[in-house]
Amino acid sequence: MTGTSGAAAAGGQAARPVQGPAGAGPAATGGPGLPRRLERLYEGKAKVVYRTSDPGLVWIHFKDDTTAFDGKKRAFIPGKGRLNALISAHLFRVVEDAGVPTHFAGLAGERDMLARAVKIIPIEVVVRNVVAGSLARRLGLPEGQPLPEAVVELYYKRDDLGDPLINRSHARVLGLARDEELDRIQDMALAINRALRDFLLDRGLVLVDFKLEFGRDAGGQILLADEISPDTCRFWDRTTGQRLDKDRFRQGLGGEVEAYAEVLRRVTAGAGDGSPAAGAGTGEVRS
Ligand code: AIR
Ligand code: ASP
Repeated sequence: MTGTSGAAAAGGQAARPVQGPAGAGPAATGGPGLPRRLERLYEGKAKVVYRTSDPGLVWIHFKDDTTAFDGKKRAFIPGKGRLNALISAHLFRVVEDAGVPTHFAGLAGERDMLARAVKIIPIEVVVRNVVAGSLARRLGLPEGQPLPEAVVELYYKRDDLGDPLINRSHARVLGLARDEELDRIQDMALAINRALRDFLLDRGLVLVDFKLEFGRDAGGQILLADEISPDTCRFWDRTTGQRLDKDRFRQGLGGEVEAYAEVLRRVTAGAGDGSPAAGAGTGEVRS
C-alpha cells in the first residue's frame, strides 16, 4: 500500500496555518511568508517529507513514482505528483469545511504541500461505499454492488507484513491507539466520507472507497494526514463507471495521467460541471 506521510516529530510548538481559514481563498503558492524547506526527514514510495524553518510545519513533496502490490509493481508517471498534490489540497479543504481537522496548511508550489507536523498513527483506515478490490475478494461480493452502510476497516501499516487487516483489539494490543482515539478516528472517517461522497457525486464521481491516515500533533490532537488523491481513493465516473484512479495502474489499463487530470478538473469545477450527466441519474454505477 502507499500511504507515506509526514511522519515527522512535532517540534514542540503549536503549528501555525500558512493560509487563512479553510476555503478562504487560494493556498499559498510560494514567495515571502513561506517557511524554508530544510533537510529530508523521511522518504516513502510516493512522497518525501522535509523539515522546515517552522517547527510546527513539514514540507511534503509529491513524487511521480507509483507502486502497487507492496512495491512489487513500479513505474514513473510524469505529472502524477503534481496532480495528486493539487487534488489533495482541494479535497483537504472540503474536509476542513465539514469541520474535520486536517494537517493541510497550504500549497508551496504545484507539487509541494505544507502540513502541520504530526506523528503518523500506523493504521490505514479504509472506508467503503461500494464493493471493490480486496473487499470483493475477501467476502466474495460482486464488484460494483453498493453497500447498505459505509464499511470501515483498519489495516496495520507495516509494509513488511503486507499491511494486514486488523480489528480494534489488535490495535489496542499493538499499542497503536487508545480506545478514545479509535472512536474519534472512526467518527472522523465517517464524517470525511459523507463530505467527500456528496462533493464528488455532485461532480459526476462515485467515491467507491478510500484509505486515510491520521496523526497526532504536538498537543495530542488527531488530524487527518497523508493525502486524498486517486492514489488513495477509488473514483468511478458516475455515468460510465470508468475508473479514474490508481486501479488504471494496478490493472495495467493505462491512461493514468489523463484520468487524474480529469479528477482534478472535476474537483475544481463547480457542482454539476463534472460531467454531462452530473446532477442527473441515480448514482448507480456500472462496472
Ligand atoms: N489503499 C489502500 N492501501 C493503499 C491505498 N491506496 C486504498 C485503495 C482503495 C482502498 O484503499 O486505493 O481506494 C481499498 O483498497 P483495497 O485494495 O483494500 O480494496
Ligand atoms: N499496494 C499499494 C497500492 O496499491 C502500493 C504499494 O504497496 O506499493 O496502493
